[in-house]
Amino acid sequence: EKWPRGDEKTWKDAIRGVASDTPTITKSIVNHVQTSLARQPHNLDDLGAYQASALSVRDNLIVNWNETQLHYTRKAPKRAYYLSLEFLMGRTLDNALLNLGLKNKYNDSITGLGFNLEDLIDKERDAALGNGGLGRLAACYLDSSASQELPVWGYGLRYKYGIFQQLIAPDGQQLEAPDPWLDNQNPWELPRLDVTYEVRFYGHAERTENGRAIWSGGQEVLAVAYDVMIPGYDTKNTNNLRLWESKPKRGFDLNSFNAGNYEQAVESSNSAAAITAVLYPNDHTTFGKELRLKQQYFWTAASLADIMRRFKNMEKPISEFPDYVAIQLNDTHPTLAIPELMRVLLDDEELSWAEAWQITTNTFFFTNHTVLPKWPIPLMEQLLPRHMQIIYDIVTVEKQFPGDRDRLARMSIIEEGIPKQVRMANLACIGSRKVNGVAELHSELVRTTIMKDFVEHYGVSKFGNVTNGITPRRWLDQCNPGLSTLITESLKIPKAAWLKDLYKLEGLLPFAEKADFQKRWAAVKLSNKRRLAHYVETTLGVSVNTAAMFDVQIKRLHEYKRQSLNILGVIHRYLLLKTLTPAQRKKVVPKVVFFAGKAAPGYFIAKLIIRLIVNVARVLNSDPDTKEYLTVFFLPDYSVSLAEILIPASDISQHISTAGTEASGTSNMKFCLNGGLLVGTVDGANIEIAEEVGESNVFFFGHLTPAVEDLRYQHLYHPVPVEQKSPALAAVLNEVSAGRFGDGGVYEPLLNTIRQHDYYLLTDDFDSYIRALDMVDEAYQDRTEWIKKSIRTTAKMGKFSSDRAIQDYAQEYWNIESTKLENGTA
Ligand code: GL4
Repeated sequence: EKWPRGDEKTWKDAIRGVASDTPTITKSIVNHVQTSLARQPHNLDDLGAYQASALSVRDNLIVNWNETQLHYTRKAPKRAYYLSLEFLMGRTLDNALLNLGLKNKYNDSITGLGFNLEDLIDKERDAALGNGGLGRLAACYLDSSASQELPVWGYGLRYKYGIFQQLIAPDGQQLEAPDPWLDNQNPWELPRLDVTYEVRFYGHAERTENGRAIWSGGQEVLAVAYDVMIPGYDTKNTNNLRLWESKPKRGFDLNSFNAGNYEQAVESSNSAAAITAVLYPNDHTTFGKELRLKQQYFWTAASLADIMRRFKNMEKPISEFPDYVAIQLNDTHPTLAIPELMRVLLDDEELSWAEAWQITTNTFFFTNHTVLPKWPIPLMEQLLPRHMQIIYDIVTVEKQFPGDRDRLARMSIIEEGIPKQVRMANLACIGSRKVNGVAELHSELVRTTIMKDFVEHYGVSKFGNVTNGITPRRWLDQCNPGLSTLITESLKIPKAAWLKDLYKLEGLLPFAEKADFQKRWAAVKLSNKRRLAHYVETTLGVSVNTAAMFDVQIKRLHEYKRQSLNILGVIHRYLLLKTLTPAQRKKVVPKVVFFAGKAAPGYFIAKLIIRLIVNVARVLNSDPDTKEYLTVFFLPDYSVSLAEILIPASDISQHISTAGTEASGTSNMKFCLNGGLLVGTVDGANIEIAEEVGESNVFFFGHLTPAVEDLRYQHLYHPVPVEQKSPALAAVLNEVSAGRFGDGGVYEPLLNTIRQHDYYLLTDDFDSYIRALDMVDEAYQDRTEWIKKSIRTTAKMGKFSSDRAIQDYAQEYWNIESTKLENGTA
């Protein structure tokens, strides 16, 4: 190949590689201090040192990223695109250093410059562009795709404000504040101000011929690309996450400005910028809000235009699009990509309906993560007139569903009613090659309930399962370095060998019997508990008994997740402790119960649960009779970074959703990977975890999924008072009502959800929950046996690596192959 310009040697001598030795790293950090930051050694603080180090690491990422992208372009493999409205990335510096294998070198440099690497790592703000499990899953999948050298890009939105910051008022109420995460600059993104697309909203769609139309008028905004580099672990491959920012197409309206109407002049530019201003803080629920729909269309239109441009650069016939492009729809949020691809193929590429539909239905794959959101048709018709036409055409042209009227109505993309609604899940299913759920039980529920009619129509092979996974790089090596070191030393294989093939952890099984190893295992747990205790002491100003059992429940606040069951169980334990003599109390296992999680700002009952937890904590933690044996903490502002401290410190964690409601759960996997045991319901991935680690190592309780419907029916038509069903629970509810934890009246709406319909079956599960916790206490008394369970649990977590999940998607869904960047390939 001919060198494009100038003298080849001049270029090649100047092109830098990755800074991989300590002197070069030190130079690069100092260079960024001097030039990028314009600061001096004598006034450099931790934040500045973090920023300079981050910029230096980023230089390395860019080198690998650039080579990887060139390599992919040259090899032209089939690519997969992961469309997710949320990517909950957390911090990057530590992760990038570990994936690049440069943590020790950077540590040496930073120490040499008089700073402490761990302090610098703590200066980074979380990238919190997600609500919870769904967004964190997307982040784990990017790590696994890059680590396995798969040509996968993520597409999302660059929200100016991520998930809100949670504050807890003295009375226990959740308060929300904005999350201005970009205020300190973000070294981990690369603005691509030259990569832009125009996106249209509103206007008119006029049908022409052959199912085509011309869509014009309305509002046009610009999508600008920001690229986030995703380094693979132990490989040069560095993938891309492209996030779109919205901008006005033309700065502002000069005519209005000149006419003296300043407000009108900037109005349209403000409305364009508003599209990517903020992440919607709802997990599971979708409100029919215009701005949310605008976000969804803006993002899918820009992403598809970008994907189409990349495909066209390959100069292949358009019919081969599905041979080079697989698009994964992360829940229903990106479903508009289906009518959008149809629009592009029909109106721009001028394909026939049949050709366009053939391409579309071979390109998309749809993952269901929960129950089904819908959109009101009047809003869709106004905002996206052309897409509404296409949706109606899909309904009529693709009216393949035979059968009775009821069944046709259930399968329709359009739901009758006032107003009519678009069922995004039905559209996603009809427009996709395959559909999957995220754990065995959940996928079975998808097949037998929400998608039953479609299974009968398309056949069961369209409906698969990919059990979720987590990246062991962040969720063991990074968050629990002590355990990682112990594992590597014991297995006597390189760290990368088990981190890239997590089934190798099975090699730990024989060590479960060895007293010396048990001791070291327990010592790691204790030091992680001390790290958490230190965090609690510095943030809440209270000390924590690290000799106690640490019991953790951390997740979004939601009625179905039943944090209420946990706190009511805590009250039960407290009431019992109060009846014991001091001598009797000494025999009880001391326990510290940790909660963390955000409630959607509009979710009244969830916020009330937080308030109850905080007030129970206030009473218990200051009761001299019991505080040695039972304390409770609600840690504010749950985040990925806080999870990284909590998870390695847990002895037991709670995953106690009503059976059949938690699609999978992923923190359950993280706790087990770090040697924590589970107490849980027979739900989501808990079931598969128990299959792997053995039921004797999991504390199961509660009714099973098939019983749930009947119980709910009973609650409605043959209610039994709580006093009869569970006297223990009734006693607890009465204490709350009576004001033992502050004004009882405040909690009435929450208590009534339990006393009345009890949709989430607390009254049915309470007694067996308490028994399960008693079993946990009993097991914990025999510490050696407990440690053995802990070791065996970690050893059997191979299945839950996100590498396995991504392999499933790559092989069974996307049909893509690893495209490794060899040293110097590019
Ligand atoms: C979720 C599910 O609730 C959760 O069980 C699952 O682990 C996660 C990833 O598949 O997706 N669905 C929504 S919505 N939020 C989630 O966390």
